[in-house]
Amino acid sequence: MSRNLELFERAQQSIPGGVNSPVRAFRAVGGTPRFFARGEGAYFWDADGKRHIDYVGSWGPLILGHACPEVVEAVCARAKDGLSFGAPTELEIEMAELLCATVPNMELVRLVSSGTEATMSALRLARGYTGRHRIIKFEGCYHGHADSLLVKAGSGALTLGQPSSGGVPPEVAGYTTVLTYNDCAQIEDAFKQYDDIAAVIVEPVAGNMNLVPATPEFLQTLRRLCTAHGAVLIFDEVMCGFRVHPRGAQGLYEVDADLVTLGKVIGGGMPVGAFGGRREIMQSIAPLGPVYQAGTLSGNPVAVIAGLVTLKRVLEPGFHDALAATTRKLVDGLQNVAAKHGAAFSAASVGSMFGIYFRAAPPASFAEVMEADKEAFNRFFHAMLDRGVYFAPSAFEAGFVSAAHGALEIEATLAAADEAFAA
Ligand code: KE4
Repeated sequence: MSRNLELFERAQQSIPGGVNSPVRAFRAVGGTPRFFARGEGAYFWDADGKRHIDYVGSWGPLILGHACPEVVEAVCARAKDGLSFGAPTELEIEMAELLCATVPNMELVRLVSSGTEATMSALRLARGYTGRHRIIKFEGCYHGHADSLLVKAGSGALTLGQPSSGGVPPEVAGYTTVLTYNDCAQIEDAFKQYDDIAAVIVEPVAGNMNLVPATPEFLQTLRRLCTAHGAVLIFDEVMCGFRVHPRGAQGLYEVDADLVTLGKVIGGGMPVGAFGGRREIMQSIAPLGPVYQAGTLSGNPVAVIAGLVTLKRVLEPGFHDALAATTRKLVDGLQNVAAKHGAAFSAASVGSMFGIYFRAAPPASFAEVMEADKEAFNRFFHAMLDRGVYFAPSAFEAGFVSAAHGALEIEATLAAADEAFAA
């Protein structure tokens, strides 16, 4: 029996579903989740010692690849001086200054330990700052698992077919209005209908219903309406930040957000999230203002050093363009191989995020994502997994390329895809 199956059966005795995050359970694609023992660069090895090329990268953080030597060395060295102090450190100032210098409109920023904490805090801040309660989100977008955001969410919630979670009181969910992504008319109507909108939160490049970039006019409309009505526009860049443009989605679209949430890449594989933006809004956060937010390990030096070393590499001149070019090679190659086999398949990329779709053209909306052939994706997923290529185990997730993926890995992936489509 495969060690993966052995471990999965054992894990289920003590962990719900055998996993610490639902999307890892392979429920959408079927089969046994792979338990990983070691990673290096673009590769990681499962419990059977089988090597895979990794296009998940821990769902985005590993933009430098697995076990990047400079990150690991920095973490080990820092750990020797203590793991956490529960008191301010100079490193946190360095990280905050780097984020404020890089992310447009980020005048003040608070570090937390996950993307969920970042978006949950940003929402509470927007509500406290405006004195209003309603938030607007978009179907298929996932912003972590805070109660107000688990309404028609994407990612694991969509993968498991339960986009609205149990356990969220109707009184709470009732303050969340869910609209259609990339639909300008609906958001116009919503601002006519509601006068209690505290915030609009959006993935400016959606990656949790698979990859679906916002249209420029959609983000421009959100900006115009939030400005006109005094609502806070929150760009949730936990996933797309530092992957779609050196200055994130605000840089890519040239649309200003009032608050930005970050995660994943800024921790480089260690637990770091952040929320920040205009000083006038951020000054409502404790201890300056009435909106409480806190965290035992927020900004701890071991996590921050991993993020700092990662970001310094990511922000080097040419890094973004080189990684975007590698990602385009993968996407173009997959489309060519699929076309050769006459498969109804398309792929797209924005920076180092990519999407693969079993439909003739990349989707521009949640409805179009849902038209894709999920069964075909599942067959492709397993055919590639058998050939040592690991895509996200869900048709509703974006994929990620790291700086450790080179021509060798792309060619090996395309060769595997050629066989997979033939099969
Ligand atoms: P975390 O709490 O998982 O660190 O971040 C939540 C989050 C917030 N915002 C966006 C745009 C996100 O993509 C995420 C987390 N993304 C998923 C992947 N689709 C995490 C993977 C998982 O849930 O295991």
